[in-house]
Amino acid sequence: MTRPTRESSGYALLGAVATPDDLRRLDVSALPKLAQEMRRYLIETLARAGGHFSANLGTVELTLALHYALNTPHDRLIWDVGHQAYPHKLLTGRRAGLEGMRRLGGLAPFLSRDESLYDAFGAGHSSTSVSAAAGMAAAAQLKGERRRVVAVIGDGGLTAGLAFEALNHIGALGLDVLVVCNDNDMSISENVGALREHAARALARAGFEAPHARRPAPVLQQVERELAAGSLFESLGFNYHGPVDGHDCHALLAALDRVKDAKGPQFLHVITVKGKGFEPAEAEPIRYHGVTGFDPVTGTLVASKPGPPAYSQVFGDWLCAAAARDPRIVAITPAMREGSGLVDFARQFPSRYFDVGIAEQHAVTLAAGLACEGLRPVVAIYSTFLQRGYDQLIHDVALQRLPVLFAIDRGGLVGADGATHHGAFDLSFLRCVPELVVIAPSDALECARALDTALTLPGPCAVRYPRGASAEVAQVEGNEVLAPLELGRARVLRESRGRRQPRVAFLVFGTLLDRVLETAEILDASVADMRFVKPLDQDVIRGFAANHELLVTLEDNSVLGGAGSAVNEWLLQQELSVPVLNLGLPDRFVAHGSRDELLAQCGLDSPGILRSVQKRLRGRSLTQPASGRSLS
Ligand SMILES: Cc1ncc(C[n+]2csc(CCOP(=O)(O)OP(=O)(O)O)c2C)c(N)n1
Repeated sequence: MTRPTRESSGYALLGAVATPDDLRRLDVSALPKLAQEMRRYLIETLARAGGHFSANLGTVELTLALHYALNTPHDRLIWDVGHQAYPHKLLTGRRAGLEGMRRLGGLAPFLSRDESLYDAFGAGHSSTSVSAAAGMAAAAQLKGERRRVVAVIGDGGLTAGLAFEALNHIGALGLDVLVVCNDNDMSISENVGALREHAARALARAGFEAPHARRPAPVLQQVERELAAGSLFESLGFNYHGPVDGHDCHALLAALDRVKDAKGPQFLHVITVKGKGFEPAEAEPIRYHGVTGFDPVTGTLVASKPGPPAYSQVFGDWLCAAAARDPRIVAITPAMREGSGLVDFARQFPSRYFDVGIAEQHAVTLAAGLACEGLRPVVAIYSTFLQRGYDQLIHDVALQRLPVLFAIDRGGLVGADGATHHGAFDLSFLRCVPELVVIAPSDALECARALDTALTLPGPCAVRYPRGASAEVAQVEGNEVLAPLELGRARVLRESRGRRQPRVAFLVFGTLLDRVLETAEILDASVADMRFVKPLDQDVIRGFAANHELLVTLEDNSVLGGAGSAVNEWLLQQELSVPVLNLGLPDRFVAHGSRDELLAQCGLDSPGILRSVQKRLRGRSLTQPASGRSLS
């Protein structure tokens, strides 16, 4: 279901383009006008609806030119990430759905093969496009099919090892793949890395201060020679073409005509401006990377509602205070300075701050190296992106018992960014790693205590917290150091008074605690904030098992293999027989919507939790408490 648009008039060309075939029937002279309409449509719609913004203003002409020059969907057009693919959605029959995108039941936030034939490859995580293109080009070769395969990747996306693995392979096989690099000199924040420096220097030698500047053609040729001569891409077996002005439809079409049927690996370097055509976004592309809404005339962003600070802010404040006390603390981000709450740290401790680019594997092993030398590295990372650094976490950090702190943001459902971004699996994939302590704090204050605790440990520790704000708790003052948590100790917040039979106990891992307290009153249930997923508080579990008829575990993580599973395993090992209800995320990919809507959909809001418990109490004969009884 998509919401109806409140589209203003003046979209004569865009209104007539329902598919890329319609686009290809237009005269080439109409494209700049169509680009204008698309840009205006994006501004009007996203001002109301929010979403990824500045990257999309930068890809309008490039998208037009690609669909115009290629025969999509027969030719495979693979966008990296997909946060810049809104213009592509506009041209592929999804214009009316843009307003409801990212909302429950609306269009997908990124790219989805289920949504459109034109989405050749699903995405959301960065730097996959070149590998996918390699696979599609190799398949075409094997099947004897004639089709073009084009990957569009940003200069930020190109900082990932994955992209280079693919370039290296394509070059070796000599596959017919066109890689279009959408170079706006930005990732979410400023792009980083030696390659970026190289491009900037080459452009500067040719007389330009920034790649954003518009250049006349002869100078572009000079830059092309500079960048091509001995360039990395040439040495990887690609023909380098460019740079091309990515806002000039005619220049783009001319370049695409030259390269689209060329044999072997081709690399087309396109220079774009993030935020193009909307002055506030051009001036501040970082602030306008993702927006919740803004004034389409002035650009004034919708102010966020007052309330408790977001967990990322709680973490960032904690980190600055901890770093001021302890010079061994260094922080690492894989290209997520803003989202991970590291802006202040980067400003206050520039020499102790490492933005490694979109390079999660490197981020984790870099931390391991720093820890070997006596520093206390903090890897600030989204749960879903840590998936990329899993072997490094096991092999480089945990196996060597190195004291790296993983500050894992976006644990659990994240809301509008959807299935690619939900941190649904971290508790499952972390708790099986030896030597690793795993803490899932239940509120902001507990989170700060958990982080303090991590610094007292001799080995690695993961502290995971969700997107958004904590429930209201007393604020931590400035540099105040909180008492660290006792390792593996839960806190019992409520004990059943035995008013209702059978007796129920909640074992809660993480921030869903606030959704349980009311339910616990209704059920007269006991409640423990478990805090530690590993090591578990065995005393609390044993005690609850002894005098309750049902244990309910609750977590904002996949129920498969998660914290509840840890409780089940332990009970079995102890041969304690007590009915357990495991509540958590289902064994399916959860789509997008608001976090509250999705939690309700998964039965993890207060009414849902109550319903599940009542159903279980009705449906099953519950055994006596497990005190001293074994399974045999
Ligand atoms: C593996 C992974 N890490 C981080 C992100 C978050 N992310 C989304 S877009 C983006 C910037 C990508 O930069 P670039 O490809 O140059 O695109 P631009 O926004 O500059 O157009 C990042 C870091 C992601 N989607 N995937």
